[in-house]
Amino acid sequence: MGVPQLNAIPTNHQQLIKWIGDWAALLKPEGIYWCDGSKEEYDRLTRELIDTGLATELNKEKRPDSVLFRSDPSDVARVENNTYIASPTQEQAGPTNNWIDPTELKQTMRALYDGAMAGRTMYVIPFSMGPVGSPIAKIGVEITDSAYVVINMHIMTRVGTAVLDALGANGVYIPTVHSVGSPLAAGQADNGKWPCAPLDKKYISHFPETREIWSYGSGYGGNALLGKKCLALRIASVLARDEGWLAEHMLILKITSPEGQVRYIAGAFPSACGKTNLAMLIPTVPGWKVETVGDDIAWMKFGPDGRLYAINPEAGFFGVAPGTSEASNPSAMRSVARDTIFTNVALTEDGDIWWEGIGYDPPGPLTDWHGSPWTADNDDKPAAHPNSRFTARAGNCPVIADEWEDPEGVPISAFLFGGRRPSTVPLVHQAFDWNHGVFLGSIVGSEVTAAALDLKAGTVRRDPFAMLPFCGYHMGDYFKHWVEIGAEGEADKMPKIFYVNWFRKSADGEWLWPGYGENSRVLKWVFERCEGHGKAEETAIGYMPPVEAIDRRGIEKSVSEQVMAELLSVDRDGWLGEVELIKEHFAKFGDRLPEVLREQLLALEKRLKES
Ligand code: SAT
Ligand code: MN
Repeated sequence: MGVPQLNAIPTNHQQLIKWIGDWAALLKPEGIYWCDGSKEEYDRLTRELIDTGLATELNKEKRPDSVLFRSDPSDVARVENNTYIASPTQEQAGPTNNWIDPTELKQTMRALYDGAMAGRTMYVIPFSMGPVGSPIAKIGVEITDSAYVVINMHIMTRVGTAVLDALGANGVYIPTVHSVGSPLAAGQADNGKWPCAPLDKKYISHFPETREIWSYGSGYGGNALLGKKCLALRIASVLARDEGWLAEHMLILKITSPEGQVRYIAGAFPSACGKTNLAMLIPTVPGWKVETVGDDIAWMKFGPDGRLYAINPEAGFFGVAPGTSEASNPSAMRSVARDTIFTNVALTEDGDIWWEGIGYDPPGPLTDWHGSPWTADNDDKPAAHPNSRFTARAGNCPVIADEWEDPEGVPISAFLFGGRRPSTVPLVHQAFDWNHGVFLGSIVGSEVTAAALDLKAGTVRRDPFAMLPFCGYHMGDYFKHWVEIGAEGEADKMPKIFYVNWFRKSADGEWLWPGYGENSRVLKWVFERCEGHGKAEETAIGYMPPVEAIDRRGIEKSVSEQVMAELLSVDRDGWLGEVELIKEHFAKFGDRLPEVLREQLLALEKRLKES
């Protein structure tokens, strides 16, 4: 007997209908429901989640149309150790990815999927990454047994009927399958408990050659919202390699000068570098304006004029809550003022949310992310999980750029790379040319602060292009793809490439740069370099602004000329040490490291020794 359809099948794409039927036969849900992406659907599913106790409705006056979820303590973040790039050979996945033979992995997962949706509804989510119909956008279909995933996908992607219309009867889509891995026996219910499988049963699997995504056992974030890291980065990076474009872990911002001139900048930073804050920055330099196009992912293709055009494939922000405040990011605070799904933050007595670093003390006793009572003297354990999140509509962001949904995308003038580097790396330097810029992307990294992850404090954890957990193929080939994109473009039309470091410290451990809105002073120089009039000096590591080229009006006291000189100095010995570290880093990629990058490293070493 077939699985009952809970609503009418809204497509005549026969291959899609067959694919759904085949999976339903294996997953054995109670019924199949095709999502239409409507507000009515969002409201109905949210109401069901509240009524069954999985979600808490927040105070309507304080936080209209918003809900709070608490996940299982074993299911609070992406599980990188359970994330696989299952190409036919391990060499194709490369040294930075987990690999299992795809035949073996599919066999293991099919056994897990057999009956996995018992007692649950199978939702079919047709979604578009990017504005529907954009030449840069891609369509995906996610099967899931989680209504939480459906409502998050409503915010993070474009869901529903318009997508199926764009797909037509024969269109190409990326098939993605998700189950929380918690089948229900007859009469059993979740009773408000977050469903998921134990850690050793979680699999987040990518089959790049067949463009498939299979996820099992987790309901959280990037493990379950398959449009984001799985499709828009891991699978898209493979498509981009094969089709000659770029799928990057980058924010996109629009910057407007006092004269009304506009430039678009994309930037890649490892986690915990304030990427969302930068995307929504409020400039402190008078007359300048920054608006947001995207905060996490950029897809870029050459336009007819030979420039690289970027779209934000997402429609919302899945942002880290702790540390977000009126001071660090007022626009994010506005974005989460309504219509927001919160996960694992704390709850106040009057039905609002709270988290560490929100900028004010808890207004009273809280319910923590476990659902337990919490008072301020419990401060050895946080009330909100450190990776607690908000899912907010991009359209609710007060500084979202008008053109953020332009199907043609926006032309990129500059790429920024950066990491947390208390020493060695200056506030900003510019690559001499494209290949030097690719080199800078390939050495992105952050210094580990605590003795985490088996690494000594002070060690640099490399995260090339901030893509380490997100590149769907061999990272050496990914570097080569970047070199090839540069060779394809005309030099004067390609984005200029910059390396920034907001996290430089003095010898006695004080931050040298105030960061946040003051970063606009560096963006201003980047803008001026793109316009062709920003002053720069040639140094051993790249072009750098002389001290007076960074606008310090208003912060002359906190950032004295002397501090500025330190921020903009070339630490020759530090960089010579860095060269040795980069040699170790590059060695991992063996003979798949493009020769161009080896040459860049040697040239840097030579320039440093001669300087
Ligand atoms: O959980 S997500 O992968 O969507 C967010 C993140 O970890 O960067
Ligand atoms: Mn990210």
